[in-house]
Amino acid sequence: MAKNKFYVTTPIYYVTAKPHLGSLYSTLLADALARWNKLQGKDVFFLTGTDEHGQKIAQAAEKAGKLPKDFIDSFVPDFKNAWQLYDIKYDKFMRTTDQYHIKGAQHLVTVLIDKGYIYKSVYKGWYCTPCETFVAEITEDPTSPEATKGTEVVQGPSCPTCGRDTHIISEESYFFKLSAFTDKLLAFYQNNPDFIAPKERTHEVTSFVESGLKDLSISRTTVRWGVPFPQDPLHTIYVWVEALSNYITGVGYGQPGCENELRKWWPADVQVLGKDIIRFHAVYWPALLMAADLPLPKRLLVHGWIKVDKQKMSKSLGNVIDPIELQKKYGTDPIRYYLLRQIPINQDGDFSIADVENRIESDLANDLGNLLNRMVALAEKHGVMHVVPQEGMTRVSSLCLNADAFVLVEEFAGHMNNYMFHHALATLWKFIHATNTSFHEVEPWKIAKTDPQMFMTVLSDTCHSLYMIAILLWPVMPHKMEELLISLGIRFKLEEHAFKNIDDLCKWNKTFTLKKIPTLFEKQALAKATGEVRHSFSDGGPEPIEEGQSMLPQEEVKVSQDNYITIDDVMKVELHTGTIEACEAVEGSDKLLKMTVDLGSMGKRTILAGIRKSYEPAELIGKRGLFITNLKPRKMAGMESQGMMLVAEDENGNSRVVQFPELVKNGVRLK
Ligand code: ME8
Repeated sequence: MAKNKFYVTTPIYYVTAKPHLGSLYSTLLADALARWNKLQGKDVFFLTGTDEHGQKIAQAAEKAGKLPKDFIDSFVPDFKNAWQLYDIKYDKFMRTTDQYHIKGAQHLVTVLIDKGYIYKSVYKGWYCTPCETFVAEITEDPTSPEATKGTEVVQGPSCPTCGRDTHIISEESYFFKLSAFTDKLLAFYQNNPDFIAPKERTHEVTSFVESGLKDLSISRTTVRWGVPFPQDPLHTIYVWVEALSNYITGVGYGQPGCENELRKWWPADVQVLGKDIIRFHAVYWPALLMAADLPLPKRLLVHGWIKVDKQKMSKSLGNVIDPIELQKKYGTDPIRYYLLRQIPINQDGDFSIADVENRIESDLANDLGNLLNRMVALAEKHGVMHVVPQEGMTRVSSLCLNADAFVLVEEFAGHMNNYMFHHALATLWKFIHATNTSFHEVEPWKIAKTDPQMFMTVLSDTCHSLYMIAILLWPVMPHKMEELLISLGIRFKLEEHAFKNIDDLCKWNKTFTLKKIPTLFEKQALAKATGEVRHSFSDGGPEPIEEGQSMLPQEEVKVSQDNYITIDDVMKVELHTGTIEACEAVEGSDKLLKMTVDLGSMGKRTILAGIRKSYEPAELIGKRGLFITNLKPRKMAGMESQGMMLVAEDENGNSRVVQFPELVKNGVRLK
């Protein structure tokens, strides 16, 4: 039986510069989706590439004193290298200057001409070159005295996408009868409510279409760096129409002999794009396909915008994040994990180095890496290499963990199939916490000699959990998860490990052959990365944790003997876990935020913190932090603060909330 197919695309990126964090993000989402579908046994095709024509490219090349093609050729390897560095396994890299694409794009326009959807007229109006967008038509002559003052052109509307200035163009142009598709598009959105994910974004698209569609200018006479318009080479095809067609030319459209390829892959199952280009993909693209009698993509996955320190990334602000540098400092998989875990796909997200480091330390090194290290080292210490399931041996904790596993796979798959990677990973981490608890609960280092069967059971539970975790996390961190599996004696092969039934992952009947591997996630890398010694955690490794010994990170600070405090001093400070339930800015203060904190059995408290410059109130809601609860209440800006939240400054001087894992309930005192 033929395998189910899955075709995923990314936007094709303008090659006026090297790839940046935003292009990495879109491409990474597509890669994770491609891998997730491969894991489900599907036949996958993943298309990405570069958008190489148009005025924007021509102008950038001219500025650099190069011919457009030479200019583009100098950047394309940067994209390919970046994707390779990030383990992005596309099936085809489309370049719109490739001949097959040029022919395919021309074929599409020819079909539209033949079907009577194209006519010639004159476009007069405002154009945004950075977005290659016709912004607004003007009816009077743009060179007339009303439109100009002497030689100075009147200020046009700013571009609705990027906010930059637009300029007037006035030229003969071919038009596509977009207006004929208003009702068809509206009916399509209504009949296919899942066309746009997340659904919330559908509204802005339908309102735009409802407001009435104008015919679309689809050729330029003044732009020579483009694909010649069929039957009229004085015109070039409008770069967006040509670029959109890449999604079909990439799978054989307009190429004789490639009909089966096209039939196999098109329509795309998911097209990934940023919210900035939703109109092109959700309005123009479906209308062009309808006009050409081609099926429409099944889903558009529209993600939010990544900002840096709450601002748009831009060269002038000097806050552009270079994905290559990031990879050099933190490695491929940690950044893949960070981007998918930290940035909610349905919203804009803020990139911060502090968060990257926090995720690596807390989620990857402590929660996951240490669990593997401890288990393998403990087994080795007691001479266990082969971990075999213990027949007839049950412990409550095993049963609970296995029950959690069933819940996990269902929830995880649900979130992944809804493209909610951040929720999928949060769910998976709950299970990692549960596995940690189940492992430590019986203090296996104590029972290794006295109760070898129980010891083997604990190892077996942990191995099975780690096996599941590694398979489910493979789409996100392929390389590290393959290493983890090697430590369990398994060489990952897609054909073998793709699941027919995801529940099979919860059948805990495997035998594992343990092998020590280098530490999965290096915390030392952080110290090197930031050029300073940060938290250094007790590695946990083979050393058993003695009763009463804290599992909390120990900061490696050199304290002079005069500065020592006694344990009594420490015990004076009452530190509790709590979740911020509500948060708002304090009127009249540019520093203070007022929070309502749920401290579990201790009730709720109002706590003020001077961190307004570092956080929007909404960002703090839901965060679990640490609070000093026996600090004498203090009045600030006329309000009483009933405690203090722990924060630490990052290297840019921003306050970051010290966060606590969900494993421990609210209101638990730290000792
Ligand atoms: O628009 N956050 O190319 P482009 C998240 N060639 N995603 C971002 C981002 C950010 N800060 N910045 C960019 C084009 N992106 C056209 C596309 S498709 C037929 C033609 C991502 O190089 C996001 O996916 O400007 C956005 O849609 C895309 O890069 C724009 O890339």
